[in-house]
Amino acid sequence: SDIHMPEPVCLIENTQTKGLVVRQEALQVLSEITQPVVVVAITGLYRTGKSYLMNRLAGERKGFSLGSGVQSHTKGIWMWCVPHPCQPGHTLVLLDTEGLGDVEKGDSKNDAWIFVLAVLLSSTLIYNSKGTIDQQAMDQLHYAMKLAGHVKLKAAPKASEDEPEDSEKIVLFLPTFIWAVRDFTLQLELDGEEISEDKYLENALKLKAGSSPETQRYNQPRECIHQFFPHRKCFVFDQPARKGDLVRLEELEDDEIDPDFQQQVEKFCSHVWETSPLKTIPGGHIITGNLLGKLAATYVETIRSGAVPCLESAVLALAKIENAAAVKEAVALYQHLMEQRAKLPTETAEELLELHAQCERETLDLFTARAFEDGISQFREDLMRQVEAIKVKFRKDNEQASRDECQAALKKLFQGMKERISGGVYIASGGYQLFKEDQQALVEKYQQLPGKGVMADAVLQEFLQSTDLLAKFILKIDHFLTWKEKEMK
Ligand SMILES: Nc1nc2c(ncn2[C@@H]2O[C@H](COP(=O)(O)OP(=O)(O)O)[C@@H](O)[C@H]2O)c(=O)[nH]1
Ligand SMILES: [Mg+2]
Repeated sequence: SDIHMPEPVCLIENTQTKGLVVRQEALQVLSEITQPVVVVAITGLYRTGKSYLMNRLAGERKGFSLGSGVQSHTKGIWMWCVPHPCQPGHTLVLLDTEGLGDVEKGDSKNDAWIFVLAVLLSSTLIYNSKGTIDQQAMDQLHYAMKLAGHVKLKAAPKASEDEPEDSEKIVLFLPTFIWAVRDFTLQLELDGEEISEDKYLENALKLKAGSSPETQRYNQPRECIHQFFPHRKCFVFDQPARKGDLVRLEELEDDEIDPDFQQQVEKFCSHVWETSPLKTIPGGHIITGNLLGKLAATYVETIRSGAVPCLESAVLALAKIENAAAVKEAVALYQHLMEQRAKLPTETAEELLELHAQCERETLDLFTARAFEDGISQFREDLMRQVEAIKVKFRKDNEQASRDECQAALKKLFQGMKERISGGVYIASGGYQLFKEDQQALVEKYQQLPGKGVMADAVLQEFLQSTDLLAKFILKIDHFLTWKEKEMK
């Protein structure tokens, strides 16, 4: 069912004293989201209108707090999950970053890690800047990306030279990139000709020829952006209102907001809603809200431990958690199916085995659908071991049920003979013959009874053995009485 989250919560807190911390309340919210997620994150300097734009992406005017609201006092990543406006059955997760000052001069390296986390967790990344796409904005982004550049795909070194560089493959899992330019002050023109926003961005990203230090300094951030974000879009926005109204932007009526800005926001939102991809990770798994939470926790743990986040390790860690959960779920399913379908005692042992095979198949299907490929065989073995143990238990229960059934049946059938024994009916010449006939009749009746199960023969043999002594006794008396009769004649 669709998520209802009245307001954003802090997902990852960034404090001076405790460093990066994942908030449990946020993980709780995510753990309940079983839908696939589209994750849109925004980053950039503070007070550039990021939170306002994210609220618009949520389809709201208020939510993430603007300016100096509560949110801005808690640095880190804030999260708001809303039903996806265009894709039913999907959840749109909006991540707003808070407190990114001038990263390069920032006193905390964690500020840059917040940027890295936004990159790693999102499927669309919005970089927000004010005015124009200038060198300063470019350098800001580059500095954070240099850190992101340390992020690895694989923990182990490359197996061979032919294997593509990490960075080439890692790009497949990096978000699509949107540059949002706010309070855009220029004309979209190049050499006197009108150009598109995307063209404007590409032009700003164009490399200069040559190798002078200045050229290198100019090219470096651009090369970096080219490499990491091959899918790029640009949107420019006018100033949304008159200067004095900007502080109370949330409160403004539609007709007080610049119509061009309105149009630009609508165009931007439509684009993000319609084109932002689902979040995926190596191995092609679809990320649900639940998995996104675990991914965030894994990355933050890695960074806290002083290591550099590694996509493959994160996926492995995730796989471990998920596969263990998949085993547990599958075992419960097997138990449930067997309990529901097995009517003990079954007529034959094969019947139970067939039922087992059928339930095992459904169990494995569930496991395979849920589990991650990474390290799956070990978990599958564990699952099979547990299923086998339950199967053994069912076999034993089946035997016991059959035993109970057969013993009860024999007790009932034996009732008549028991009365004849107490009545001394068999204590006679020819008594043994009578006893044997009664016993034969009992056996025949027993064998016709349905639903005795797998222990029918064994229990009958046990029964016959238990009457063996009695039979011998009756035979002896019979002989004696017959001999006595002859004697009397
Ligand atoms: N000039 C200008 N101000 C904006 C824009 N969008 C929002 N604001 C105002 O700028 C202030 C900071 O906005 P906010 O969204 O909190 O920026 P953030 O710090 O980047 O999240 C608030 O007073 C907003 O009303 C915009 O496009 N241009
Ligand atoms: Mg903000």
